[in-house]
Amino acid sequence: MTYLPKPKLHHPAAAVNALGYSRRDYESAVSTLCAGCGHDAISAAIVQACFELDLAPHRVAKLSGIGCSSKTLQYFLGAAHGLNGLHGRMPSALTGANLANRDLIYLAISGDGDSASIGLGHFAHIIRRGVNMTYIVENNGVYGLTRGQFSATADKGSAGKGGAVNADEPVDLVSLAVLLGATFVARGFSGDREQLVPLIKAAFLHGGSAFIDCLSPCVAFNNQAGSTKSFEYVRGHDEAVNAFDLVLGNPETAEEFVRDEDVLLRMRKREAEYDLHDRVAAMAYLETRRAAGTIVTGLLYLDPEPRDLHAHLETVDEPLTHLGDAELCPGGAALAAFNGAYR
Ligand SMILES: Cc1ncc(C[n+]2csc(CCOP(=O)(O)OP(=O)(O)O)c2C)c(N)n1
Ligand code: SF4
Ligand SMILES: [Mg+2]
Repeated sequence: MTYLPKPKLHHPAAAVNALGYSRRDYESAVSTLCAGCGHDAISAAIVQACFELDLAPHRVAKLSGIGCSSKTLQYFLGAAHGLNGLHGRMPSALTGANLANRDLIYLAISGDGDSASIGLGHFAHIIRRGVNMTYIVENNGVYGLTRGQFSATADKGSAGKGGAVNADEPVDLVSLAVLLGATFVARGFSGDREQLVPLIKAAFLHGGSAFIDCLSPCVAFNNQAGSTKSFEYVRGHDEAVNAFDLVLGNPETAEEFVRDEDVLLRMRKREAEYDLHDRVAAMAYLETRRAAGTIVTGLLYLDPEPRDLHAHLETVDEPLTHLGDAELCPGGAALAAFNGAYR
């Protein structure tokens, strides 16, 4: 893939974080996406979140499929591990990598075509297995890279650029993620960075399957009147149920705090009745608001005590990649005893 490198020079007065890195250290090549594409705003939010969390870029493994959204791996965290997989098949590669090395921080980047159309089966299984990761779908309702065909998240009745109206029911990835057992589920909007950055930071710190559906308008093929994924439409129909700041460490626990393992989220509820720990109520609320034409955003479901794939499989604490031959291959006698247990 061709790309334009960014100059390595920093402005001497650029702010640095606790690791001594500036925001530039979390960036990578110059984006070649269309000017104004929502996906670039998500890359910028990822850079900001990693900078604010003092994450060492080489501790992150970023994986994606195929699409304009998946291409964005080139534009942030240049020093991270990275893999552009096959269209819709990234979850299998990420599951394998996570099993082999549980010590890295996993970031999955995908598109609505990648995850809800061709990759729906792969998406379902990585979520239901509880892989510890942050999975972001950059959702524009179309296959941007192949010039704007409706994807499986396109709303029924939404009009395409050429005037065609989508007749199919949409796949709502947020409801699906809650149903399949994701322990952190959120929806954001690339046009609302103030909401998105804390969502990404909290997802990184969550110890289970964290999913963020991020509405991300395609300015080339799905930003016209009649589209339900345009900047104007999303701004006009976005209803945030909450907003929060992240509080690390252990401050006095107050009423408005929500705990996610060792992380405290200082919540500001906007929808008084919304209980983000109640899975069934969350699903009912999402469905009711969707039927009313509202795009619900914010942190929508949180299990504060998540169990991940490694807990389910009872794997050893040490990453498998750190083990030597003796531990990985205990010998013929141990294998015979193991097989014997199944006779
Ligand atoms: C197996 C396979 N089928 C089809 C394609 C063609 N293709 C490339 S990207 C894409 C859709 C991308 O859509 P989405 O995931 O929504 O990403 P966007 O470009 O909208 O960000 C398709 C169908 C492919 N690369 N591989
Ligand atoms: S085609 Fe659409 S999704 Fe792709 S870069 Fe352009 S605006 Fe973004
Ligand atoms: Mg898309």
